[in-house]
Amino acid sequence: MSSPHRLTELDKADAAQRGRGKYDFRSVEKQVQVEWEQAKAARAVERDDRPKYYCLSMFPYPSGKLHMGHVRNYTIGDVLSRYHRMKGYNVLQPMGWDAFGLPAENAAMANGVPPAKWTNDNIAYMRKQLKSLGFAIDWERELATCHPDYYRWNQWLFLRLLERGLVYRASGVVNWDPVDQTVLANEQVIDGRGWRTGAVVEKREIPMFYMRITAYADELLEALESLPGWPERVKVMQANWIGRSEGVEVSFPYEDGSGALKVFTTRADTLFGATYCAVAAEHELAARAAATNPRLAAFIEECKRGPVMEAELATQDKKGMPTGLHVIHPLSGARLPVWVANYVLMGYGEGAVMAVPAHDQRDFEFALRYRLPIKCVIASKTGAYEDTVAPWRDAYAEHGITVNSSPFDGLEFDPAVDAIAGALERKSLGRKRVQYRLRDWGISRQRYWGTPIPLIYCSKCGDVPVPDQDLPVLLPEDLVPDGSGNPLAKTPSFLQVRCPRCGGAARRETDTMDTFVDSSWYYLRYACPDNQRAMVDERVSYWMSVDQYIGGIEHAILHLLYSRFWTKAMRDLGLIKLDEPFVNLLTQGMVLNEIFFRKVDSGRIAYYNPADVEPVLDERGQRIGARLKADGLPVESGGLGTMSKSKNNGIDPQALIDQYGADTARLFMMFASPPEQTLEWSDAGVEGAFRFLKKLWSFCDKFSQELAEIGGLAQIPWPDAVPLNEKQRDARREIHRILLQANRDIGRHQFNTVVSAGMKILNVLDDAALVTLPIAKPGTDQAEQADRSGRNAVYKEGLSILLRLLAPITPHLCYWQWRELGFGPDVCAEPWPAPAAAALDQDEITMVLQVNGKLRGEIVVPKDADRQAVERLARAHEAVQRYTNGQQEKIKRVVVVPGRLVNVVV
Ligand code: ANZ
Ligand code: ZN
Repeated sequence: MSSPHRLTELDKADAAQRGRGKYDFRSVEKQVQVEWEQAKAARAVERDDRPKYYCLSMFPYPSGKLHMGHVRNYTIGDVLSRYHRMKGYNVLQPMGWDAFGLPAENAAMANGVPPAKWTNDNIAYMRKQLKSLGFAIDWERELATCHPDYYRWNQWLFLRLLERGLVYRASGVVNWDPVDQTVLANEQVIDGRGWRTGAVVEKREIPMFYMRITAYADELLEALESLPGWPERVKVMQANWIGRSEGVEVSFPYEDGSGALKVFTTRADTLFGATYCAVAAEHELAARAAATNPRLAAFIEECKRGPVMEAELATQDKKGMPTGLHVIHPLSGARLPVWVANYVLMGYGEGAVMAVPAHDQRDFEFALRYRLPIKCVIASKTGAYEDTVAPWRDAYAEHGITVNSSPFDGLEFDPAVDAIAGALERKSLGRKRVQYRLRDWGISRQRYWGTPIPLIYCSKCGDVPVPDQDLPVLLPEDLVPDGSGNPLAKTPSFLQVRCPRCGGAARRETDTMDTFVDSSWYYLRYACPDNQRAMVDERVSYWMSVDQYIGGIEHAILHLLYSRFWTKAMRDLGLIKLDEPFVNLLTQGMVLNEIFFRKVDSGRIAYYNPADVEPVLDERGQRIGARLKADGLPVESGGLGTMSKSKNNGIDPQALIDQYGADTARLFMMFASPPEQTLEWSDAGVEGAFRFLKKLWSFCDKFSQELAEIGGLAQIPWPDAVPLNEKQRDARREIHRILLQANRDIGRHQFNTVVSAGMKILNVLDDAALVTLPIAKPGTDQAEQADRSGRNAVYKEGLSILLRLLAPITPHLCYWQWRELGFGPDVCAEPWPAPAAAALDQDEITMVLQVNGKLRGEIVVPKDADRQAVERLARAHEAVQRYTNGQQEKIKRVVVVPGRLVNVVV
């Protein structure tokens, strides 16, 4: 990392000069950042005199430059970090780079630059951008997953897991591009074709390494309950992904006695409604039948080329073909045909189903299409369900009472399943079983830019793990992929190696690890990034768990699940003492912007960046359309959408920072909406944020100048020590009330209302009426002096609150003005402001007003008002007037609960 540039005294004086008067955010922010860097202000050190707070934002992929989503994510993290620091926590806010992955290879192919160089250049640029935003990051802990210091521990842990059987090898299916002779990632397959060659992609089975995450399925599911600080919907997504199903495994013996077809069902109560069985195209039974049936073989091929994603499978047309084989129903003895069906997944359950068209929608559609029998075996509990096909439009999928299932008729769901499972078990044709949707995690990638899998293949010794002392297996950094397969496999200096056991010639594994491996434990390494001898050390126990994790909802499933699994696996290896990595999770909302487009020739759509578009206004200034600045011709609006390259509606944060500064960018982000909600980009919002900061700046500046005349802030007492006039007392109370509310809001992450609290406080202070008499001059009388010192006291306290309240959000300005006003050297190290009871002490109280027990409003009454006075005020309230049409005699009774509420009964 680059060494910080040191400020000379002269620089400082010069910058101070420039900081006066106009809000010159450029020099202010730059100087403040240099000071923070020199003071190592964000350095985190393990210490026991304070509670720790580990605030983690998901680390970025170094794609080239920051986008608005990053800026939002990291601003939220920084606000939380700075706020907790002021609350007395020992804060760690680290940053790093998720630096392996496909885009670097694509860029390398496009530009002929090795992925390492491209990645490192991007990191350098993005680091500079992050620094220019003033985030209180401990840069000494920075890590990049493509550095050997980091990925060696991927390799090391891989070997430990391999020893324990938590990593194993099995064959897996990949997308194969027959022209480029290479494996494609899912996102490189577009409509079934290779993204570069356009060739129809084939499925291939190759050996791969898997992590046995399914061994933790139960714990991963159950422990979700120990995470109250996670959004409910993320937990639901995780639970669905794990997909625990209680069901029954049923065997249908083959007619020819050659064994049995196993299926998994969650509806054993419908067993007697099974009218056929269906297997996945990849099922071995399908292959067996296809051997003598070319039409079936062709159909199977077609299925295999079909979609791989489960969601697409669910919506595609249900198609199938009979195998010609039959099975025997395990309890009724009926003979059922076996079909191959495209809606049966190989990867779930047994890759085969018993089909119950009457009670399963997919089977129902399939049976209608191929005219297979439909047999009703569940009646609704009201008994109104008919045993005929004709009126049915859909399967009846509810739980009900068994019918047509002798001797199991008349049973509800649970007893039916128990009885049928028991009968199957006695015949050894079935048993209860829990099934998970979760699959083991395939981590092999046939790619270059990733962590090399530390294995060596020797013709004499077989698979030989790389010995620990030979780690890391270094990834060569100078290769340029050309799209035709993994360059590692063509690099003899990497490929050829001596066998660690026999010393003979051997070959390295050339697959690399899924980049989700890298992100599964980076948060641990931030605690001890410099440890050359161990993956983790006792500093991990100090910092973990992460107190607040912040990132995008797109990582709600895989990244979080893998990280949770990894944590538990490391715990079971005795490396850490930790069950869950992230205590609290905040998923920030997307950043949206308007989409502008034109339909151009042949129906293609061209998108235009909002920066290149201007509104068309009518004579009253209402927007009636938009046009492209370049040609003045209209463009259409597609409404709001997530900022994205494909819609060309992104705004480059760098332009925002250059034009308005980091504090404005941060303030806008925090003010525009609460962190979990979407944020709509708005030029007017940015300008509003900037205007507010200019106003705050000049307010502070003016007061600074006054202070200079009277000998500085120290000359001004705090408000408790001077008499305040009524206006001043009101203003002070108002400020403390706003603070009280802001403190509640920041605890709930409602930073937008914290910003508006800051705006309100400035308005209160800016009220000229705080001094009722003309500004004091030497020789004026005592009353004037007192009036003015009261105002100054309110200013002093008000600004000390305001600058601390906004310090986490707009730290540069607050830091600068705090010192300039003479409060102290570093606002960011000051304690968080607390409302003073004395200031809040009020002469009036607010009571709830009810009419007939329903909330209808509030009334403000003097603190010492008696019952009659409260009743009088309530009767006069406009809501009561409305309910009685102004006729007091309609009021039957008025109940007063002193200090709390009044209920008017009419
Ligand atoms: C018979 C049946 C009757 C079913 C009925 C449902 C309703 P969950 O809850 O998600 O675990 N199934 C089993 N394996 C399958 C596979 N490989 N591909 C597609 N579908 C499969 O779903 C379990 C149900 O999904 C099972 O219960 C099975 O259909 C189907 F009225 O069996 B059921
Ligand atoms: Zn050997």
